[in-house]
Amino acid sequence: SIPTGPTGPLRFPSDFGWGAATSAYQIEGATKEDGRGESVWDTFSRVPGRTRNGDTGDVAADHYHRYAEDLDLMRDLGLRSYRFSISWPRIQPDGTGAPNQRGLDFYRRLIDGLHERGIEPMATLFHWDLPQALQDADGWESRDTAHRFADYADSVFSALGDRVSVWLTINEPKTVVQNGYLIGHHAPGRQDPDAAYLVAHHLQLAHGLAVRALRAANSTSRIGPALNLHPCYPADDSPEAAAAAQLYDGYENRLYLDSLLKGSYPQDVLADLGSRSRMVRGIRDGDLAVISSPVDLLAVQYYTPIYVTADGRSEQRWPTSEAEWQQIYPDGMYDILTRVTRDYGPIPLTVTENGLPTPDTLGTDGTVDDAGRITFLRDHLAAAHRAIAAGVPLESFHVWSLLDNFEWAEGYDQRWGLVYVDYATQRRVLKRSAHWYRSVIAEGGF
Ligand code: PNW
Repeated sequence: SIPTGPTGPLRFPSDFGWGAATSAYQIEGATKEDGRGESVWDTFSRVPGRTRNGDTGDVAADHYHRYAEDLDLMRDLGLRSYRFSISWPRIQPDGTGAPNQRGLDFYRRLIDGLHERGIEPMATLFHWDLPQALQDADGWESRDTAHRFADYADSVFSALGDRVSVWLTINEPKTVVQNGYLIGHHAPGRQDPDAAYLVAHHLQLAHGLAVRALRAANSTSRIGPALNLHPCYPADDSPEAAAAAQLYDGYENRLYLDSLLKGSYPQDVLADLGSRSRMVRGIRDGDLAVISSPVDLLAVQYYTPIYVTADGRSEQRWPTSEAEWQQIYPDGMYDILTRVTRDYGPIPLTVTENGLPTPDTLGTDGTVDDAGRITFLRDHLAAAHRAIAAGVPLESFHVWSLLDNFEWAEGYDQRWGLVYVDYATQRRVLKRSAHWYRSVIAEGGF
């Protein structure tokens, strides 16, 4: 049993999967090497004004060349699990056809290096870097892209399947929908609500088709979706705020959770979208059965709560981090984990992202003092521990991120890593939080 209580030390299960996470475009660089094709983020980041300082992922943290050094860092931290993503345009430069062997070889070297160091690989198939050739053919607005994704997944499973114990299909479909197609500050930079929810459906379909591809390959690996979930709270006690928070929750959480785990889209969201919406017209017989193909685990990413006003806007309640969308509220971690278990049954859970950006600088003594990250992680881990004590089957926890990296539209200005990257030299420096996390892992708690 797990000791709890406000004063005692927090001890996690001895087999708890202490981890850290990254994604391909954010760390790899080497965008023109070994036959890699272009992705939507290569295109988008080159459009003037789209990213801060015009930053791109061309070099990033140069992980493609420095992966061996980064593997040693992971071993030094004592990581048990490392979550990374596979770059679709490295495997299929044009988004279809025979896999590019040199692309597969990179991930084989990385995965072998993890095994050699006793670290479990957790691989995401799609972390937003859609091959540009598929975007040119309407991208996720086209149902065919879901089938292209299943083909890509199938190639990756045949080449690497036996070496990866956990596969995650699509990272945060909601962020593609909201940032890519509603707000437009992520690739492909659209502002088209009617397209956005059709994209949501095709991303869900792509997930389900990839799950079926893994099952058809008779794999012993596990697979699941990776969702960023937001607890949605009414901003006041009025019935109007309660109703608005309920619908907001539909768009943020149930649209994805219900289709995956209950085999139906939430009625309130479908009614709100309307029968003439492209999404509702795009749902075909049998799609929900594909989307709800049984999964082995659910990956949850938690960053922030949302407080919803009576007129359906979001309001700030807690201090934000350097990311203006992030309010720091550790209890939200407990609320979202217990809610998923209560509403969707005891499916194994992993936290695949949690973290914040801090204003880190390399001190003259060569250290990086990110005290804010230690407080943040300590409080969120304590909330996760309470959820475990309340019966949530949480297996592992991955800090976003292992390394400072290309934070999409924010470029390199926001530093999310446990490890500082000095981009001028590509030197890695463990931040104070990395030293702290290493001792948490070694002691199984804090
Ligand atoms: C995630 N929100 O995106 C992504 O998976 C990472 O690639 C990214 O670097 C990280 O979080 C930090 O931003 C998110 O609005 C985007 O709540 C938006 C939100 C959450 C996560």
